[in-house]
Amino acid sequence: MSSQTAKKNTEINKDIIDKLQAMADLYDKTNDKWRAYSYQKAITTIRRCTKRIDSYEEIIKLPGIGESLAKKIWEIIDTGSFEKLEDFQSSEYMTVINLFGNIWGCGPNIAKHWYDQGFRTLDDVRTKAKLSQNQTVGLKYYDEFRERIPRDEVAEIETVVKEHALALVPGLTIQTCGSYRRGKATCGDVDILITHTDGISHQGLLIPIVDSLRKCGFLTDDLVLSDKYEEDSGSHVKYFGVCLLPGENRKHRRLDIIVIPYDEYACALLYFTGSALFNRSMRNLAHQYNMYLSQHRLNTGVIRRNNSKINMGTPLYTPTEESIFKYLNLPYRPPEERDH
Ligand code: DCP
Ligand code: MG
Ligand code: MN
Repeated sequence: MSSQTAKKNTEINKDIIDKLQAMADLYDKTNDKWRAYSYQKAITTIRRCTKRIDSYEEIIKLPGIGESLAKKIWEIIDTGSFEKLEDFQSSEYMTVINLFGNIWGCGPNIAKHWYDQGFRTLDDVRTKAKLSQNQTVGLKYYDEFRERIPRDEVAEIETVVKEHALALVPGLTIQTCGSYRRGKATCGDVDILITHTDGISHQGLLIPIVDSLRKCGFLTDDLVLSDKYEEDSGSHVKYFGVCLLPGENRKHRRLDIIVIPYDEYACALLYFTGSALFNRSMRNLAHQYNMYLSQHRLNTGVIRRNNSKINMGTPLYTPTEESIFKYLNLPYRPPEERDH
């Protein structure tokens, strides 16, 4: 998992990886989870190859790559193209699923359902579909949400949130995570994590922050306000919404605010920094050590039977991200090197 080799190998077999990734993304969008997963696994395997793959025999020997996928990979190497991907990409079905799937709040199943009802355009959806509150907001800002946010503007948004939060409680720890913390030049949204080192002052803070940001007109629409966390405890509370900086020619931007207790800070920071793919490999690694890694904590001594946890184990002391890497016997990786 050394990032240096990972980078080099991505270059060597880049054309193959790019086409497989495009296919995995399409399977994700159509909720074909099993196929998406086997493509993703193949990508991880190929990324680890230290040389250019140039024979079918090499591919079939790679762990976890079966005959059918091996043939497709060979097609990419041999012909430079991938017919199934091209057909899929240019199909009306995929074009429409993509169009609908890019509406915030519309998952693959709803996209498919709308397609089956005969809807083909955003106008069809706007006029004929039964829309949730989130999908209505998603449609309203369809084009704006598709645009990436320059990092300077993410910093401006962070400044506004900081001002309002710190006016309520001085001394809060406020950290923008996601693609911004990974150093990306542009971001899909703004992910802000808030906590307090005293372990108490974060409590009951989310709603006052949101109210304060709403009152000044910074927040324009709400998507999700949840003070109960889905996973295993109610310790994380979150707000997903839409913000608009003051001034001319501004765009509506997606903003996520998550408020958490300080003892979960390192695990939450790691999780919300991502990437999602990186998180998945960290969780898989934890699994191999009979540990369990979540956005809340890292547990050790977990007992699993048939993939369900029959003993949750005990939480480890994780004061920093570095400590989590250490428990997993990994050299520390800075956020900029966590894309995979
Ligand atoms: N995350 C995850 N699994 C998901 C969704 C999110 O592990 N299914 C974690 C990792 C992400 C972080 O949450 O990095 C923030 O989620 P975003 O969807 O905002 O993703 P990014 O900030 O990484 O990218 P973008 O620039 O598209 O916002
Ligand atoms: Mg983000
Ligand atoms: Mn986000």
